[in-house]
Amino acid sequence: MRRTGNSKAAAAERIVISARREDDSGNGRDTGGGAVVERRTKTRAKTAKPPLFKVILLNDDYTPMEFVVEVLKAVFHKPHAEATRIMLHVHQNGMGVAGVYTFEIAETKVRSVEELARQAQYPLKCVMEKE
Ligand code: TYC
Repeated sequence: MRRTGNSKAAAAERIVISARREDDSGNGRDTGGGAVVERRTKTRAKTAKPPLFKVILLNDDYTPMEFVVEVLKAVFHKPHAEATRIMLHVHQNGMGVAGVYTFEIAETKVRSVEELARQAQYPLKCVMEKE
C-alpha cells in the first residue's frame, strides 16, 4: 500500500483488564465484560513515504559477465557474491533488479551504469521502473 501526501491517523485503543467471557458450564453465570481502565485517542502525523523505483539491468549478448559484476559492486554497492547472483539472474532471465531507490538516486544509478558501459563500449542497458 502506498501512502502519499500528508495524512493523519487516529487510533483509538482501549485496554481492558479482568475480562472474562461467559463460561460454557451451563450455569449462565456472566462475570461481566471487564473494566475499561484506559481509553486513548492518539492523533499522529505520518511521515509520507516517497515513491520508489526499481533499477533494472537488461541482459545482452556482448557485455562480459565480469563487467556487470563490477558495475553492480561499484554502482550498487553489492558484495561480490550478491553481484554475481544478480548478474547470473539477469543473464538467465533477461532482466533483474539491481536495487530500489527514490527517483533521483535511481536516475543517477541508471546514468552511472550507462556511462560506464559507454566508456567500455559495451551495450549494457539499465532502466528504472516505479515499484
Ligand atoms: N549475457 C552476458 C554474457 O553472456 C552477460 C550479461 C549479464 C550481460 C547481465 C548483461 O545485464 C547483463 N556475456
